[in-house]
Formats: sequence, structure tokens, C-alpha cells
Amino acid sequence: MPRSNTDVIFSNKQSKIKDFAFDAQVAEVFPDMISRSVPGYATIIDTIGQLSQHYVSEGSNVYDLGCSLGAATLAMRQAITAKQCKIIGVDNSTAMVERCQRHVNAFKGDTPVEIIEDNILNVEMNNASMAVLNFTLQFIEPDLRQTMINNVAQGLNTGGILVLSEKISSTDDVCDDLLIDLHHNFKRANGYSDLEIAQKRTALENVMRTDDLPTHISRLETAGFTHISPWFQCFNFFSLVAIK
Ligand code: GEK
Repeated sequence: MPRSNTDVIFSNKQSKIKDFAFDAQVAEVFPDMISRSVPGYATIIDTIGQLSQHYVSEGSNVYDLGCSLGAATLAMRQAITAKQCKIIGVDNSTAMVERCQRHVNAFKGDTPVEIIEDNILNVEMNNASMAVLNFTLQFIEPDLRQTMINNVAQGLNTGGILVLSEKISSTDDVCDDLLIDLHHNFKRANGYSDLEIAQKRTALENVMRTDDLPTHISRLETAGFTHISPWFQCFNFFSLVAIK
């Protein structure tokens, strides 16, 4: 992923904080923003690559749902050894999709990549051996999340894998506060000021609604996944694998 500009979007005091949107301003600084905000992001991207080498099977499709600038797509394209596969990256932000396409064009790879601008809820997945929802489900309307996960389960072949990464909440208020504090310390250590942290939090309030881990697991079970395991957690960020 190319180096990006520094994220200073919330550095000045804003009189009215608008809801967060994945617009051109965000797309411009996205690699910097996500790596300074999501603990373990580089590890998760790297692991998605590793998993794709193992799980992507010959002649199958791979879906990167909410692909942003294509970090997971590019990690998978580098790692996949199976022949005749295709990676389909989907995002509904025009600014993200434009830049993502440029990144994909800038790197060579044997596996073809198609980047589509659409709502991931509209994607009809088929013949998939791997799907990635890397910090995307949290932006989907809560009532539609089961439908989304059902669609993924239906599109995966038996033995296919979903990587689901999310920010999570805890139903235990004490633990919730503790994990939030630790995450804010992480952001401070990465150069974000208290003002930036507070303003971004307000901007995300209506846009990113987190579930707790049991809710994620039961949704996956309802959709028919048979093997489910969290493989990463740092503070209130986790990633899990679910195999059909
Ligand atoms: C990464 N996976 O770098 N349909 C399509 N895209 C959507 C939708 C939707 N309904 N809602 C949100 N998005 C990436 C990081 S970022 C996570 C994913 C974050 C898109 C949105 O436009 C944005 O690009 C992405 O989901 C979420 O591995 O910023 O915390």
C-alpha cells in the first residue's frame, strides 16, 4: 500500500461535528488513519494474505467486502497460489473505489481483480472459497447484518472461509470502559490529540454501531458456519475466522 498523507481531519475544533463519511478527504488519508486507529491492522492484513494462500481454491471467487483502498485485496493477490481465481472487491464509496482501482493497477499479480462500486448488501456471491469483512459489518444497519452474513454463508463453498474483523463492545460496562481507555491510549501514542479522539468518536456515533462478541458468534452460527474461532483481539478490536 503506498504511503498516504497524514490524517489531520479532526485536529481543529469543529463547531458542529458531521457524521463520519468515507469521502474524498478520508480516502486521501485512509492508510494513515486506519493504521494509527486500529490496533493490529497490519497483522490482520498480513494474516488475511496467509489465509488466502491456504483456503483459496482453484477456479473460485474471493470477495473483499468493504475493500476501501484494497489492502486486503492486494495482500490476497500476492499470496494466492491457486489458479484461475478472481478477487472481487466491493465498496460503496466512490472516492475509495477510484483510489482502490489505482492501487490495484499499480501492482502486478496473476490473479485478476475486479473492483465494484456498490452496497455490499447487493452483492450476489457465488462459488467463493474466501470472503473478507475487514471492519465493514460495523457500518451496516444492525437489522441487516444477519442478512449480510447469511448471504456470505450462502455464497461460500463448503470449506470456504470468512474473515470477520470488527470493533466490539462489551455488555459489561466496566470492561467496556477499560477497553475504550486502552484504545484511546493507543491512539494518543500514535499522535492523535484528545480533541481529535473526542471529535472522531462523536462523528462515528451514529455511523458505526458495534456488537458484542456473542452477538457476532450467534449470527455466524445462525447463518450455518460450522467452525468459528476468534484468532485476534487487541483491546476492543477483534478478528475471527468462520468456516462453512
Ligand atoms: C481494509 N476492509 O482496509 N457497502 C459497501 N461498502 C461499505 C458499506 C456498504 N454498505 N458500508 C461501509 N462501506 C478495509 C477497511 S473501512 C473500516 C474497511 C474503517 C465501506 C466504506 O466505504 C469503507 O471503505 C469500508 O467499508 C470500511 O481492510 O474505516 O474502520
